[in-house]
Amino acid sequence: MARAFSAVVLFLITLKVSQVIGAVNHCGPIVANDTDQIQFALNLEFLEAEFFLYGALGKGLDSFEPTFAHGGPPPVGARKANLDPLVRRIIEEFGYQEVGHLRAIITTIGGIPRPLLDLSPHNFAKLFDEAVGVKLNPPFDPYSDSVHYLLASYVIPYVGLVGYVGTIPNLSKKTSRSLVASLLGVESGQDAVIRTLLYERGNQKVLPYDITVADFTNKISELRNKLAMCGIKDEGIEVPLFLGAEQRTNSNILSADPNSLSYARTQPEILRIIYGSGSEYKPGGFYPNGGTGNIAKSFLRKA
Ligand SMILES: *[C@@H]1O[C@H](CO)[C@@H](O)[C@H](O)[C@H]1NC(C)=O
Ligand SMILES: CC(=O)N[C@H]1CO[C@H](CO)[C@@H](O)[C@@H]1O
Repeated sequence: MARAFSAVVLFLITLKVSQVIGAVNHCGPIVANDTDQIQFALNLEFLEAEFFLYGALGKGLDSFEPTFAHGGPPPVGARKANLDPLVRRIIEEFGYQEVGHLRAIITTIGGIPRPLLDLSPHNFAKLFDEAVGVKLNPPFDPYSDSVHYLLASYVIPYVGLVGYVGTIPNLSKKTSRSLVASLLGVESGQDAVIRTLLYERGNQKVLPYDITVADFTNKISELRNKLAMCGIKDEGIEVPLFLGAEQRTNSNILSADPNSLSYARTQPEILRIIYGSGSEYKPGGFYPNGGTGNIAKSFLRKA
């Protein structure tokens, strides 16, 4: 009960803060051509490919398709995770799927250099500390076991998914929309699998912390809403009734709006989240030097 109440309060605070800040920030789409918008997505696809391939296999994109990096540096801090056999199989498949996504984009519209990616435990630990609002002791290690890895994975495909939902209506060519719709389909499937695996463990404590799996997802979603500054577009796996499907359930295996439609995010919103800085002009987080491609670089130039 107390937990449900604090969740409601936190959601309301997040909403309030986002509305106030969101008012002065543009949450609407930006002007960019199809090529720039689709190449923007490569930033996220590179991140997912490296995190999943390393997590399952201990090696990354360069071991499979070395040309896809277009001269960009290899990621730092990624490693093989200590996964149970089922989760390992799933993550391995997701890793290969990301290689396919990269190929689809690179061969149809052309690639961009892989940005420098920080996948170190230290970087995840910082993000999780920020999400829960205290310094976790010991620091959160995404690679230590399946639950930690799944929580770390919760951070990633969902952002790609809402980005694709936001991109499709703003693409001018039919071939572009068709490509991104197909990327979206698989991305949302990955997100659903990760969320379901987490939901199964929802009330479990994430050892050694006194925080459940469900609470971690809520905290991460709240952090992303706060960083993006455009209201609630991100919800954990257990929510207060008013955020559940038809306001009839606390389970929230899929994050969606009041009509159970996917939320959409713009490229600046996504940058605010993945940089961990709340600003599309200020790189950090997974992207210490910022993203690549014209859209991300246009903000970095103005920083
Ligand atoms: C898209 O816009 C970029 C500038 O942001 C430009 O360099 C590029 O040539 C454009 N591509 C197409 C296909 O119009
Ligand atoms: C490339 C493209 O179509 N961009 C459009 C995205 O949406 C905004 C607002 O609806 C337009 O101003 C852009 O031209």
